[in-house]
Amino acid sequence: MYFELTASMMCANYGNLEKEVRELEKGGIDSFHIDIMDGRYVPNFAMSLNDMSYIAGATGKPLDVHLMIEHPNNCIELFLKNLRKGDTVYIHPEAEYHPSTTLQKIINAGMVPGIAVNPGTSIETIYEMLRIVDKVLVMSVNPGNAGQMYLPYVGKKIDRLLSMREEMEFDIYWDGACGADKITKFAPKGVKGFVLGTTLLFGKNQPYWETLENIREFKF
Ligand code: S6P
Ligand code: MG
Repeated sequence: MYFELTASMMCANYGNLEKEVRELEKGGIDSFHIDIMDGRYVPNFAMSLNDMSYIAGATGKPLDVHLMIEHPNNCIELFLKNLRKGDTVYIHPEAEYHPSTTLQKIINAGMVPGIAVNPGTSIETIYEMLRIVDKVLVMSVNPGNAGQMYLPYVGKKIDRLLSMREEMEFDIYWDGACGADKITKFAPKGVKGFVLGTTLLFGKNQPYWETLENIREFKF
């Protein structure tokens, strides 16, 4: 079964980021997930512009940029000019006065537009944006940190979003506490990709290629 795997780089070893990128590429990772935080929209500072630019220069694989910042419209050009066409940029709609304006900037720059949906955000409040974006990143933990517990009520929202895909034409991605059980349950239902952090990929006593190979061999 085909599904995309993206590595949450805030969980990587910053002692040797180049090696991390190389090892993940060797394991066949599909893209690099970059969690940008501003300490206001979320109570943390994970990665920033320089980290993103460094990884963009270190790999030919696509970047998956998750902006957890207030009013991204004010500074989105800084990110867009350091990305390649085809990279994905997610914004959080509730962090912006006019999210559709920001999404249009992402589209005009040749990037793939996405929205990240918090556990407590209902589909009704983002409904129109589903027509604009190509990707919906469903947060199954509250944004801000890695290593949190899965919030089970998010599963129902994913099921509803899956049933809306044909009319609205977007793909669904999973972000937060992604374990084997989540992939084996939700990939067959149609979730297209999964962000891998501390739950499955990082901080294990196993090379990335082996972990990624095991995931590709999950039984469905
Ligand atoms: C959270 C962030 C995520 C995490 C990822 C970590 O704010 O958007 O991308 O980095 O969820 O994965 P895990 O398995 O440690 O929860
Ligand atoms: Mg993320």
